[in-house]
Amino acid sequence: MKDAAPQPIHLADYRPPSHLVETVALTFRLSPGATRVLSRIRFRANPAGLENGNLRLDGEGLRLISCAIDGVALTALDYLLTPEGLTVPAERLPAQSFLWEAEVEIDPAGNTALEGLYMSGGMYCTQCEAEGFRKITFYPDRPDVMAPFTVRIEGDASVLLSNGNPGASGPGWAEWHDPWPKPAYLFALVAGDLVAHRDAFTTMSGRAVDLNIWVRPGDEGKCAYAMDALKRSMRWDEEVYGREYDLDVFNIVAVDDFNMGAMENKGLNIFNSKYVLASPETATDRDYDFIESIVAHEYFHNWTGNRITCRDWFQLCLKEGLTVFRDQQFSADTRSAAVQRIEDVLQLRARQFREDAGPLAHNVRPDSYVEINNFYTATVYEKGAEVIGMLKRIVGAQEYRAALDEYFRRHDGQACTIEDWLAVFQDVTGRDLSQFKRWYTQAGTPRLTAEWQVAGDRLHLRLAQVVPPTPDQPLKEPVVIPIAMGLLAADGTELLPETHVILDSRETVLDFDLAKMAAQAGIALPDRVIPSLLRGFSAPVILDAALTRADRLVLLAHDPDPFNRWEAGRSLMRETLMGMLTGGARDPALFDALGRLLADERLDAAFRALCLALPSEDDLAQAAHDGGLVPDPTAIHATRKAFQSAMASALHGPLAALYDAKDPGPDYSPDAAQAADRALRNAALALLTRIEGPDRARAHYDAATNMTDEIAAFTALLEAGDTDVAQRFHDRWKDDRLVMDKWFMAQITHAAPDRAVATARALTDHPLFDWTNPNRFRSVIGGLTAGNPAGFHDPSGAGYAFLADWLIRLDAKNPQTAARMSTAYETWARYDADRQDMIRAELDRIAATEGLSRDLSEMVGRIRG
Ligand code: 0A1
Ligand code: ZN
Repeated sequence: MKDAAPQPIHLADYRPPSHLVETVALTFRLSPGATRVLSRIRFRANPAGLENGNLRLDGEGLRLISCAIDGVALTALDYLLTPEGLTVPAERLPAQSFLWEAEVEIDPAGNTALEGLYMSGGMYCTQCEAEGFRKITFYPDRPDVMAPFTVRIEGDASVLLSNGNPGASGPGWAEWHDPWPKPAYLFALVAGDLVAHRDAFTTMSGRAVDLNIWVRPGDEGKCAYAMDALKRSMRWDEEVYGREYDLDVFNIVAVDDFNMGAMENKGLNIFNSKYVLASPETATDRDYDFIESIVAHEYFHNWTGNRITCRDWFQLCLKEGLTVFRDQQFSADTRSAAVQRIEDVLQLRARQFREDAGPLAHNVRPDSYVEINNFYTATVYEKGAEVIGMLKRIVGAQEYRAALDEYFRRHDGQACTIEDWLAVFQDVTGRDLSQFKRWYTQAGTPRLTAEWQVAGDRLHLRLAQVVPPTPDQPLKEPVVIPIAMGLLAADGTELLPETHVILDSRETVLDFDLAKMAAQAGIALPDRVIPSLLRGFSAPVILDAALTRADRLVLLAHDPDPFNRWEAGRSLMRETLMGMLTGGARDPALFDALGRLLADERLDAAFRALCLALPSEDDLAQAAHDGGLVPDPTAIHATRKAFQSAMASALHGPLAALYDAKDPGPDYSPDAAQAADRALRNAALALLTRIEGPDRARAHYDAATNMTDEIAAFTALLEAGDTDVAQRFHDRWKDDRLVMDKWFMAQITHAAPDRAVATARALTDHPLFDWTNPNRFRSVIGGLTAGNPAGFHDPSGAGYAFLADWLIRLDAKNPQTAARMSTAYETWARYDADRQDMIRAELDRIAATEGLSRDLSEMVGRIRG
């Protein structure tokens, strides 16, 4: 029989804890199948506690050996023990303060969910966010309970690590003390035979900090870039936010089995090895980019997340939105700001707009959840970051910095809410942010429409907004939309330099003095004006602007805002592709404009590479749906390929010239300038291979001295139908897990759609397909669902069934990753009735699985609607 459905938890039901923790002392006696955890926790009654006064401790999968209060052993009659935890009734508790002691046994080797204490490649490691600490010992596992921790680890590993500063140690044991009060989700422990890449950093006030990146022996030569990124992040946070590191040591550990990217545990960050290890031969420029931004992200959490944390998990965006915003700022400062912005927006649209448009839409601050692990989403992270970006635009850079200073001053050491955050901004800037707060409490992507008219010497610009209904939120109020804009004349002359307007009503009409602007620009009164709206993507909205193709071509050629230049090209491509899908023709003017842009050496090569990239198949499917069509994934795939071939033919000359000119040579550096040249050259290679055949790609493959070039040639050859290259790549890299993840994924992503499921299925039989490793699982199953949409949506339904089979299988071992991967089904409502029926049947089959996890069952339920 299936268990009753787990009940949702609501923000409105938040109650402060009945007890707070003054100190925690933990002893770990490590053993793979039977680790003992001894805890000594000093509690005191919470004066603000609204609970009933019972001591409520979370605990899951723990074998309780003994427990005591103030040295007096408790018997089973003294407490209530359930599969979720342990409660000691108020009447059995000393009134003010008492010492809780417990000994439990846990099984790290049997922990396949990778939450709590588990083993990866023979080493012990932990993952406690969001609610993993309760799988380690009994504890009030909620972020508003913060305490300093002392930890003693006993085990036969050469390296024994926990949070904070190192204490005494000896053979087989080590002690750690973290003086900064923290919630249990930031606890970490690592034990293994590891080696360190070491460095040091002196903070702005002169504190010497030891920096270590711990890896398995053999990987120590792949840590230099992560270390460099760490030191640059530490300096940047001092310079830009005035934030200094606060311990004597900062440790990073790379583990192979990790559900997410990385984790900001206090003083002991744990990383998916994919986001630490890099050498030119094994990592692409893109991998280097990720390493830089994830190292920065986790480091920045030290202040935005750790020193100031979340009161409850509904406030997740308080730390995540802000920390993503900060890591994006860091990357923008480090690399080209325009390219960074375009890449961030591409991600936002691909993941967050998609989420907002479907059954999983939720607020940046959700109102309820069943399983919090299901809310580490693009909406909380990426839209959460956009909301901070808008706030900064609205109040200005100086007031933003003043507000952040006040936030750190007022709330250091506290567990806070979005109300606390906004109150700081209100107090510092004197602004009323009650309407702005809707960005946190309303789901859905607002649609902004813009129409304009030249009337004599005036321009009237009408702006209007609609926030579409989302699950459980049929009616929406208008939001505050900051719009950065300029105006151009038809010859590209700038009529109005960048200016900022705010739309906070449903509709407004702005009036511009065209005669004055024309006089200032030194041109005759124009009868056509081209607004460049939402520059830099100043708000996370969908803009429907009444721009003609000719207008967009002007913006593509002349917009001083690089984001909108790119955007103009992108929308022209999308329009052309949509036209081709419905039988329309290609427009040679677009290729001419792209050709001019490609040859413009004043433009950043990375920017030009981005301008060459087509909207994704998923993007086109959504565009078709938005346009009232039922997308046909096979036709979209074919049309996109046809467009690429046409583009390659039309631009053959400039592409071949770029291919020859942009070779950065064999001395690899991941810096932005070299990476940009490779991006442009490899984009040219992919296009040229489509029309020239495989020779150039073969030569490129043979000449490659770094993974960026090697994988570019590899995928170009797969697209060209090369049957040998997969074996060659395999034979060279079969012993490198991270490179082999690329091998698995590329073959599926670049398979012809009607072969994709068969390719994926065959690869699941490969001896190196370890499906319990989340990276490998994502490479293969995600390679199909995200990397080959036409294959996943194969009309036979085989892709849907393949995913369901694997989700069911993985769920029994690792619910968190299974649940995340189920989002592949979230777009079902776009498709035809046959596909909808087949997806629904798979969702039903998953839902009916005996013992399905809370994670996956919540996701399947929400996706089905
Ligand atoms: N807080 C981390 C990401 C993270 C979230 C959840 C995890 O397990 C459920 C693990 C890591 C970050 O934002 O980097
Ligand atoms: Zn984060």
